[in-house]
Amino acid sequence: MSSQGRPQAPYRETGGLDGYVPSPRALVVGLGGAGSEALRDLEELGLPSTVETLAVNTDGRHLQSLPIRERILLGQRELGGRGSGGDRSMVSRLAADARDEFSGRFRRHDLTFLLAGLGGGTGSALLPYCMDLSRQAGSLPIPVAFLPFRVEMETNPVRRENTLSALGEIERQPGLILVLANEKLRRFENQPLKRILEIRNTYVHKLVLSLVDILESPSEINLDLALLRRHVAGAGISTLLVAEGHASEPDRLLEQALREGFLDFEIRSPGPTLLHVEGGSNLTLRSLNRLLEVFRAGFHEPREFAFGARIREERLESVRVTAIVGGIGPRSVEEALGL
Ligand SMILES: Nc1nc2c(ncn2[C@@H]2O[C@H](COP(=O)(O)OP(=O)(O)OP(=O)(O)O)[C@@H](O)[C@H]2O)c(=O)[nH]1
Ligand SMILES: [Mg+2]
Repeated sequence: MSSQGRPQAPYRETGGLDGYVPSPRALVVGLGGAGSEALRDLEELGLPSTVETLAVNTDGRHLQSLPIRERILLGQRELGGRGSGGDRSMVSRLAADARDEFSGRFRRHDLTFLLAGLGGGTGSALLPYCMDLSRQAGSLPIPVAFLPFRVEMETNPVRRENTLSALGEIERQPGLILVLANEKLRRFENQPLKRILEIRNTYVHKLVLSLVDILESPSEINLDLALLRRHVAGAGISTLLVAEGHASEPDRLLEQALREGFLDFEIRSPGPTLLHVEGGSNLTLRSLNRLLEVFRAGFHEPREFAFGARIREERLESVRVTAIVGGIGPRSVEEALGL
């Protein structure tokens, strides 16, 4: 393959390590009803064979209805498999009893995505708890929290309290965090609810896949798990943004990355940022440089700015940009939900 017009790696790795370096292993966990349903959608959309899945709930019937092989029913004796009915502290106690079972599973993976809808008892209790356990087990936790619709927050004090407590605990554990506000899905409000949740889950699928893909397949200019871990350790709260489009339109890509996320975060000040660009065989160094400049400016010129790049021949003119943006400030829930 010609290297003309292709970004050159600044270094070459030496040694024939191929085959000895295992790919990072990822686990995607659905917690509670909403988290498990999101997990089911992700599986239906397709996950690489290297990614394992696990659903956890206090609701046995819901768990049974899912085509997920690995499942944990929490508190069968105490709750009779009927869900927690919003009782977050009860679920926290049950989770503490199941600590070893969780830790054993997290330990086998390098990354653990944790999906949950906040507001109920199960997901709201398990999300911060599993983040902590996963980190202790040596697996990088990536919580994906869905905020309830505004009307739920306004009319249901238990949901509100569960959401606020869980978010507080999540944000006290800095790292890579994804918060998706359901309220932002209102722009699709003429579509059926099920379809709207699928739109959101398709976006989550894209985020999970792009991160796993970056870490699993070597790039021309590499961005690997070690770099990600180092970034996460020093960047406060980070979030993940993805955009896909034409290589010659970096401004549109930036705008898409910032808008498309139903993310409840603002980039307030420049923080350490990792950027990965996957382009096609026609990606020129000029386009790559331009992309990097536009994204750097869009993220307020962070001093620490590392990037990786990969060529996938079949992409031709299209690129996918994945950004892990650090130093971001969580917006208040009220702001995110427009309360
Ligand atoms: N069912 C469902 N709820 C969602 C979804 N996305 C967000 N939610 C919200 O998730 C919140 C929590 O609901 P559940 O997941 O059913 O609650 P749970 O974690 O199972 O907790 P308990 O049922 O109280 O034990 C609610 O406020 C929903 O609005 C989704 O895709 N499906
Ligand atoms: Mg439930």
